Amino acid sequence: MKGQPHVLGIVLAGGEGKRLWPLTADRAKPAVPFGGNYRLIDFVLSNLVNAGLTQICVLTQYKSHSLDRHISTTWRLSSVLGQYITPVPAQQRLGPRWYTGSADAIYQSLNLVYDEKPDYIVVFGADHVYRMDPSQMLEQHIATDAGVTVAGIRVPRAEAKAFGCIDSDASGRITRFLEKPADPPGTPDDPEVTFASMGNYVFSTDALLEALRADAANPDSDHDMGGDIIPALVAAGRASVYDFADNVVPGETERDRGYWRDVGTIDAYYDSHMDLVSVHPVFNLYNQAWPIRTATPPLAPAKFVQGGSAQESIVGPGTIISGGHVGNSVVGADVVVEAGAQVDGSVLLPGVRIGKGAVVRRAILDKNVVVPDGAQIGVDLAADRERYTVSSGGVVVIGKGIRAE
Ligand code: ADQ
Repeated sequence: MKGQPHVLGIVLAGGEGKRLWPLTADRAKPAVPFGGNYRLIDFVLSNLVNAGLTQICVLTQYKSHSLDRHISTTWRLSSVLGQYITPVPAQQRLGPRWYTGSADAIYQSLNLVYDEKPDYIVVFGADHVYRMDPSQMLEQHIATDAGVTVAGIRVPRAEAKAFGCIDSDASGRITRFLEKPADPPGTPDDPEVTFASMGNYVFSTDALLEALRADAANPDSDHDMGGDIIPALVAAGRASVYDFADNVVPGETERDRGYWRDVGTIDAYYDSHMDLVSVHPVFNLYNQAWPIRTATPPLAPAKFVQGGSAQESIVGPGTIISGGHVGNSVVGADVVVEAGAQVDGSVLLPGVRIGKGAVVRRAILDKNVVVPDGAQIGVDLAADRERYTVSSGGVVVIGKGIRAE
């Protein structure tokens, strides 16, 4: 191919995120706040934009209001130069119906492909915390004759039931793809490790169009990318794997190289926040060579007064720690922690208020939660279970705007 290939990005952002309840009570999973400043979708969009993609459609569906607003206010590119990141809501083209699955979401939005006429289409999920340079995967795809290239990562076999599982030959061609099998296979090198799909794909446009059209005509299909489209291309011998272990991102350290988390459950969401606050974090938000982009509100810097302190913690702008103590925690923007309060091992989303003498342990407090003076969260889990959500790992979650007792 002569010159630069024309690449269209499609981000699948319609996921409901039921297992992240109550954080997804009134927002789509990709809009869930993460890491003090960000929303989940900022990770995939940063990866695509840092790699030079300038035409990206974000397919939304479920409770998409805050997601649409975030994309339009944070991620607007210069449309004058033909560059855009745009949310595309469901029910646009083929009549007033919701998408039945992720493949149907793309099928119903094919006008975007007809308009742009790209050579390649990069289809990425929106639910993961990671750094990746997708241009390296694109280069590999272009160098092979595959119709689709699937990004793969090695995960513990015990965790692989939630993923598509890949077998490939020495040339990288996928020989078998099992979507969320009950008993995931190991790899030839290690029976306790599974090669899993990251839900990120690069398609040659013709291969995607052909597969989507065949899928749309199949009454037995669930119209799912991982469940239907990828297995069909594997059966046709047209799928290859890209090994995420080969991806090199500028500025990454040995420690955070290869970091990728599917934060699909409360415990996974909590654990990956704890990954951020260790002294040598396994995921380094401070790598400016490959920035995770977002828009921060116009707030003053964080302030610590009256002996207030924070250790092994991230603290967002606008936050005031006034005589309270925060440890091992991720504290978002515009939070107040008052005198004598103790916050430990917790994730506080923007706007949270912690009253005098309150205790908060191993908890996730959604936006604008108020913990009154002297209240205790995460101290007596039996009592917390009666009022709030408590995860199987014992993390207490209090939904948006609730006044705790
Ligand atoms: P899951 O994440 O379970 O598995 P899915 O729920 O379809 O699959 O979500 C994939 C992406 O599509 C997410 O970003 C989600 O937000 C989005 N999405 C889901 N339904 C959508 C819809 N109707 N409209 C628009 N977007 C939608 C997938 C693959 C597995 C792989 C894992 C990796 O199927 O093979 O291992 O991702 O996490």
